[in-house]
Amino acid sequence: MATPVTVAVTGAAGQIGYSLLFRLASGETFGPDRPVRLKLLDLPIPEVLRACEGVAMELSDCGFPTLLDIEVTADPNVAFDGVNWAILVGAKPRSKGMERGDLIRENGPIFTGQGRALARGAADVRAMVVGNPCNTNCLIAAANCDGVPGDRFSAMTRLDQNRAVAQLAAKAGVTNAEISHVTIWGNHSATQYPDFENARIGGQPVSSVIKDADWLQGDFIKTVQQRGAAIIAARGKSSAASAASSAIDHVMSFEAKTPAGQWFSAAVRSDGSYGVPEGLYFSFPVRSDGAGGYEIVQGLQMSDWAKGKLQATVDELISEREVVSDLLG
Ligand code: NAX
Repeated sequence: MATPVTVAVTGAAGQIGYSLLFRLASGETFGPDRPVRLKLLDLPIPEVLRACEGVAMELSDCGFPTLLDIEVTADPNVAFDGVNWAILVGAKPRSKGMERGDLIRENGPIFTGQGRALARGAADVRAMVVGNPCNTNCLIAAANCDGVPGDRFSAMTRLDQNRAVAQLAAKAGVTNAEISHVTIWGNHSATQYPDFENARIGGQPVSSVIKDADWLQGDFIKTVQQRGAAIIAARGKSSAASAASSAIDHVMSFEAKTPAGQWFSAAVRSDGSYGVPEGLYFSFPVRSDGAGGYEIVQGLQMSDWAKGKLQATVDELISEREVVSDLLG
């Protein structure tokens, strides 16, 4: 058996947690030979922790050969002690009438505290943020995590990538497997830019298969940008199983070496690539070396129209950073 991997999941009593934890434990994510230790963190509220205990009981009842142990806690210092992956899902949901700026201010302090706890407890950690607004929460956590390099943090835009893949496949009348090289640029929000100009269908440029430019520049982008709201309208609750599935994709993509010529989308610390201000957590095309490192894929071409889309999401992230400037250490 390989060295165990210790994984903390925050918001473990929530709906994403309920879909995520079982797939982390089962051997699917880290492989059938890698034992997994799970740490479940949620708020110090008795009924919430009781719900976490219930999830832990169910995890135990699955009898996964890979699952070594499960710890339930409300203390981030306990949750993040010795952790290799910290999956930061827990956050307050946006309530009726709340502006995006209010949500950022509400949730920001969660990530200052968790960033500090990660700095204390984690020697070799990779942290991913799912809780919204995930790019800026990631920026806050990284800024408060002394001693852990910023490139160990990322935020999830994989659900947006997967949504874009499904939309292109449906429009082209092909399977999802035919779609490749889809990039989500920028913020996990309605300003994100799902890039079809560099994507391929069966290895061909998208525009040579889908000739409907109005759809590509219009409904395609809008559908991906607003899919979260459409799910809430249909289901009465926000996306959870698809978000958890995409979180697993995100972790697995960073754990593995990305096949030659491919990439995946994740919000990582900008190094100035594509003119994106350094330090923003921005979704880029990313390639992992499978040994803890990654690179931002360089040289993708963009039309002037696409550059305008990129700038809009850059601008939004800059304004989010201003809203939380006092939380950045
Ligand atoms: P739920 O409300 O079902 O669960 C959230 C859980 O987080 C609750 O159990 C709550 O007690 C806990 N929590 C709150 N503050 C905490 C803290 N300080 N420490 C630990 N736990 C805390 O929400 P769920 O549907 O699971 O969604 C969780 C987050 O994911 C939300 O912020 C949501 O907006 C975000 N999403 C992000 C997505 C992405 O693509 N990046 C997509 C799905 C989802 O919308």
